[in-house]
Amino acid sequence: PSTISVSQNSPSSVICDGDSFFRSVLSSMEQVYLNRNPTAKAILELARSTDANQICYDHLAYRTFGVNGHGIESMSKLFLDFGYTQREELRFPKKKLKAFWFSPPPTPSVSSGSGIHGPLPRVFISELLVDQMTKEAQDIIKKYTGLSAAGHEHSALSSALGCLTWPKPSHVEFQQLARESEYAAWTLVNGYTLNHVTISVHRLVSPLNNIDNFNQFIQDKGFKLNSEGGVLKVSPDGLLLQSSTVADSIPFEFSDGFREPVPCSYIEFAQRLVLPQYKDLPQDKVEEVHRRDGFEVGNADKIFESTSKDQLTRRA
Ligand code: OOG
Ligand code: NI
Repeated sequence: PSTISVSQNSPSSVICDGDSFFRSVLSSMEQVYLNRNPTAKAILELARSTDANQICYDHLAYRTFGVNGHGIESMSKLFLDFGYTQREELRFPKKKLKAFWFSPPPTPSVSSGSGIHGPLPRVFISELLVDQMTKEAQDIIKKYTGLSAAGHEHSALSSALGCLTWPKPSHVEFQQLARESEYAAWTLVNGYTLNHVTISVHRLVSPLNNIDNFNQFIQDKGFKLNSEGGVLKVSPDGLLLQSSTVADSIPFEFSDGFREPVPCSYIEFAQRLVLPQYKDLPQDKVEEVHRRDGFEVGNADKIFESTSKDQLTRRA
């Protein structure tokens, strides 16, 4: 036949195709993350083995350099193009960071897949406020973002392939940045790779759908949690509860041939409690929209420390 036929029982086939492409991109990013981070992989397998085979992701997170188009907007483009909405800004003056979070488009039907193939996660993207750094730090960051040329136009590709858009730095440059900002040093060697995925704890099966039980379970298995400000991070309204592991390290060869492990990624856990106005809803009627949404500066500030030297070298 000479006409293009559109599947009759699927009027939204075009949207579905876009959706499956988008999820393939996320899935490649996730694969890079799982291959590099044995702790995240082991914890996801553990959670899966004790659960009804469905793990929902609460959010995905990325770090960027806020300079010459390499910041938040370089990574948010993919998500905005596929239906996400930009939400509130968060500021971290002491860390010289800012962030935005993005909410996913409404999922067409109840998604029964797991992880990236389940309900679409929120996204948290932060950037270093590069112009607030010292001249020395700015010189290093601008050197590498400059060498990446149009790399920031292809941040999603870089994340999905797991390669930097700029050359590897020297060990001296890495250390110089780390002294001023561990976030900056992390971003220089990890680029746009997934910083973490977050397991939606309240969507697990009892008793692990309670974050205290979940944290205990993970620690009993020998995993170290980020203890900055206490293991459990609680928002002022008491409705957003978060915890995270300490990042794994990965061998890295600097441009001068020097080899040293550098921090890579971690995994986070979040429990969102039911909003006060929905407290009388029967348990089986509670959906994600009835729960505390968004992020919290006070929690996030401590979760950033999951890749810090203090946490990495701390004894369990
Ligand atoms: C992000 C830390 C903040 C959250 O959920 O509040 C965060 C990062 O480490 O880049 O993930
Ligand atoms: Ni997070």
